[in-house]
Amino acid sequence: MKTDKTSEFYENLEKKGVSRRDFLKYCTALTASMGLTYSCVGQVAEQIEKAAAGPRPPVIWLHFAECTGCSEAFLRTPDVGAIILETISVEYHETLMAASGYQAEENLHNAVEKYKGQFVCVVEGAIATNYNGAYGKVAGKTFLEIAREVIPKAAVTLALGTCAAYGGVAAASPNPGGYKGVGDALGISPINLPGCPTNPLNLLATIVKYLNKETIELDDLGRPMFAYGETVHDNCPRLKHYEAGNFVTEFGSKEAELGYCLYEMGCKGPETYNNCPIAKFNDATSFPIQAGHPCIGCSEPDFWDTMTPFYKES
Ligand code: FSX
Ligand code: SF4
Ligand code: F3S
Repeated sequence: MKTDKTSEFYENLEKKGVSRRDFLKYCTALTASMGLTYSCVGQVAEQIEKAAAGPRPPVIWLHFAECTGCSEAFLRTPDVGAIILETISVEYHETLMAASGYQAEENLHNAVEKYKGQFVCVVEGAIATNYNGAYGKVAGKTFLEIAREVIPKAAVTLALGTCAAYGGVAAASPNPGGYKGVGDALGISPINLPGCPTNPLNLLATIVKYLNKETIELDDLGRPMFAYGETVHDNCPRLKHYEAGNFVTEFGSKEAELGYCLYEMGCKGPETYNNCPIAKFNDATSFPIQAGHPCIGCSEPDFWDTMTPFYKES
């Protein structure tokens, strides 16, 4: 149903350079990334309209030990970023806000108190746990202190990126700081959206499902099944060159659409659960394997330790 709020949503998107046509294009990509068929595009568009028409949930976005690549991934996909920013209200985000220093600290404190029990906490980055968390601080407070202060007051926590979900690069061996993902560091069960970086479409789909109060089915690693239910290999465009137990590696066949399977170059697609071949990155342009690079397993726990050496068959 079209309401004033819906019109306002489209007007705001237009102002950000996203036409209705663009919006539908992203709905198509989003529908595929949610594992739905093309016939559901209209339904998905309506779900986003509905989510955008409701009260926008306040979001407090924390940064710990990470590279900000996950924020970058959605900000550098401007249209998806615009849609996300039209469905949520970002109250605190260190990369996006103008405030700094004491003012930034005050903003965080005020936002947490004002929206206690209601806000969505998005966390990027791992949390140091050894030596009382001394390996990672913001404004004199350890990541651990900040996380313990803010996260229990959230309505829901999204661990964005492999670092926040499972520790990522900061937790790679020998991990002197005792870095952990948010769940392990705090003993809680956030919704984990791993990936280095996370695909912005998976973030958008999770937000839309949450706003529409849909049940988000998670696997035993806390990942939404709609995005992480199958391996990269299951949907790989090079899979047709994988034949009954043998990875065909001869190059130059006329049939090859994208070239041959990269398994012998170390591809970890068969062990990695993510929807990259369907969702793709950069406005659904490409993903590592399409660009000729083997999957390094970036959305799996401890991938720096378990998936290395990256260029060697496992
Ligand atoms: Fe880690 Fe994300 Fe890799 Fe970077 O938030 S998952 S290093 S892309 O930025 O945390
Ligand atoms: Fe599987 Fe990787 Fe080969 Fe694709 S390139 S078929 S994901 S092993
Ligand atoms: Fe990461 Fe592999 Fe996808 S490296 S981006 S999970 S193809």
